[in-house]
Amino acid sequence: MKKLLLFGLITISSLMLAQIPTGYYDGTSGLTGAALKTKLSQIITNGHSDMGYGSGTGGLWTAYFTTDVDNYYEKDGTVLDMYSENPNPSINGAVNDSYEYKLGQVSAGGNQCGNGKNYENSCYNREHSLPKSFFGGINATPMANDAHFVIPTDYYVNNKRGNMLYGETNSPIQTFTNGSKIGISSFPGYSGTVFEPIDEFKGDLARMWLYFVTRYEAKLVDFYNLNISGSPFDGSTYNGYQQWIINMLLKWSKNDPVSQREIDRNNAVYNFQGNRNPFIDHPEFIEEIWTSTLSTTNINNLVTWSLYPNPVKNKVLFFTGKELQKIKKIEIYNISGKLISTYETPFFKENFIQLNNIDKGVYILKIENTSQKFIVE
Ligand SMILES: [Ca+2]
Ligand SMILES: [Ca+2]
Ligand SMILES: [Ca+2]
Repeated sequence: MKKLLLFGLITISSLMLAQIPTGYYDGTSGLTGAALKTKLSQIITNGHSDMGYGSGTGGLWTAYFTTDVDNYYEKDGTVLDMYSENPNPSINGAVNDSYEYKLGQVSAGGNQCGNGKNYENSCYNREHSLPKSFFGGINATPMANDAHFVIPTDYYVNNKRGNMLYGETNSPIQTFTNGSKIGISSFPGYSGTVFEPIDEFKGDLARMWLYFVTRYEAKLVDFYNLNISGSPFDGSTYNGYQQWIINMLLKWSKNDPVSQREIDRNNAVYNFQGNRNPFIDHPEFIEEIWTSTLSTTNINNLVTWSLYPNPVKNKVLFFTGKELQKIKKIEIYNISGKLISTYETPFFKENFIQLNNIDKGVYILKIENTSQKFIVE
């Protein structure tokens, strides 16, 4: 009986650790847009302890023993490396990955780097899925040490990726063993060289990136002002990233929904550093923030458009783009996410809209699932 009771207690406590703490998201109901994002930023900043980067042991090296273990594919307790894991079912139990890494230092029988080699399968290291150069480098804490987006990956693939943005490419220059690739971006809005992860992990990485611009919302303008070539940020606190990146992250997140692996990872990181990724707990927050106003989203069928001048002069806002006449509706929101005005079929005859009764300030203009910040002077 005593044993049973003890077993029961252990089961209950591990269940509690594996769930969203009661009240964690209190204060978010009814919020959308920037207001929701800012509230989440407060929630996930509170309780976040910087556990350090680690040197040999400690910090992120320690986190990975609970956050990134393969209990899902080979289920062999090796490192779950998103740059080398091949999720296709193995035949007759045969390992289908080109290689696997054991957790821990070499001296303890693990495959932690160390000095990596110029090919895959030499060791795993720590990859800032959002490259650290864009937020100030390895000494910029707590970002550099944040297990929510700093992940264990193959040294060589990590090195080849460098500080490329994640993206999609139709013309790979290099393809790695699990199908991750490097090439010129084919995603509308960007033409630089990108790193495309495999479909299995696109949603995981998208939710990590969305976590970043939420947790570090208060620092985004500073990151933008670092003026790093290729920076993903747009200088706004609300959107965080350039619009093409938001479009892509929303698409990835939708096409690769939250998996058990991500739920477990979120719980493990929470136990490690004390804060959560809200977009794993509540994936609906993503659209409530970045496309809060839309009844339907059609991420794969974007109308391309841009507005000018910005800041707006004389309350007239001009547009350029492909097939503008197909745009059915424009909505303008203030920075708190409140709808200010709506224009139906605005470009039936003209390529501009007249802004009436609008105060000076920053606004967000939305067309379908795309948006652009603009300033009225
Ligand atoms: Ca594996
Ligand atoms: Ca595998
Ligand atoms: Ca996934």
